[in-house]
Amino acid sequence: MFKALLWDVDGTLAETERDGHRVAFNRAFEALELPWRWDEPRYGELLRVTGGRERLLHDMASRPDAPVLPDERLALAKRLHTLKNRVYGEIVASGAILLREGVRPLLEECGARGVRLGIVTTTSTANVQALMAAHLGAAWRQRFDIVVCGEDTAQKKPHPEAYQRTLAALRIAPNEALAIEDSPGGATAAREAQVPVVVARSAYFAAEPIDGAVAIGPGLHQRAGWRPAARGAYGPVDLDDLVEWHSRMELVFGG
Ligand code: XBP
Ligand code: MG
Repeated sequence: MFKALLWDVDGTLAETERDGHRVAFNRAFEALELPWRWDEPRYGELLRVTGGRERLLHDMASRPDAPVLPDERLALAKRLHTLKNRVYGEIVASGAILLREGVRPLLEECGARGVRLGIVTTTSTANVQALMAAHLGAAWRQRFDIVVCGEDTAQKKPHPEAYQRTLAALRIAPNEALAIEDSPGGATAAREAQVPVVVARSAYFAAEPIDGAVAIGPGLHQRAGWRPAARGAYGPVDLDDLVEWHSRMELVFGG
């Protein structure tokens, strides 16, 4: 049995992107009186760039009305990102973004059965804090043995650094962990760190090809639709399903 379950945040713990980060980016543009807006399809394209500030810089590169000088561009990206995270914190604190169905029971099962928990994300610490406090309460951090966020690594996912750091902190081998991710970039990060990964697809990556997961399916809320098949046809994915997928290590290609 694996020793630690490592959770991605955006798309995995909660569907934060479309109604959370995206809306908050747009409010930040508005606050600085910029005409820029990211609609849902455009934001889906931009999600290929991990990290909010990096996403802003990538988008500015194709905007004729963005600052020309690199320093000015970076300063604007930083300002927008700070504003965006503030708005995102408010959205999340209002309870508008729920944990994905199936997440909470799995967290509780891990706690009851002594499986350590980790958060491995490229999002900012403040965003993780806001989301987790809103759903698990002010003492949420005590449930997790390790939390690695965007500021903690030099390179964001799909680079494996966040996972490598987590393994070192927990003093476990890659195959003693299991990652849960929703995106191609997240799955690549886990795989490149040799950590077996289960992919619970999210709204923005519902049909995206994702290779090399030990299991891939539509979400933890249901056993139907997973490859390899879960232990039963009904109910949510549970810890024993994960244990079995992890022990089989059957890589699903072209999921
Ligand atoms: C997702 C990301 C993040 C968020 C925005 O990370 O790439 O950049 O979209 O958050 P993960 P920030 O799925 O690994 O949690 O603005 O704080 O970067
Ligand atoms: Mg994700």
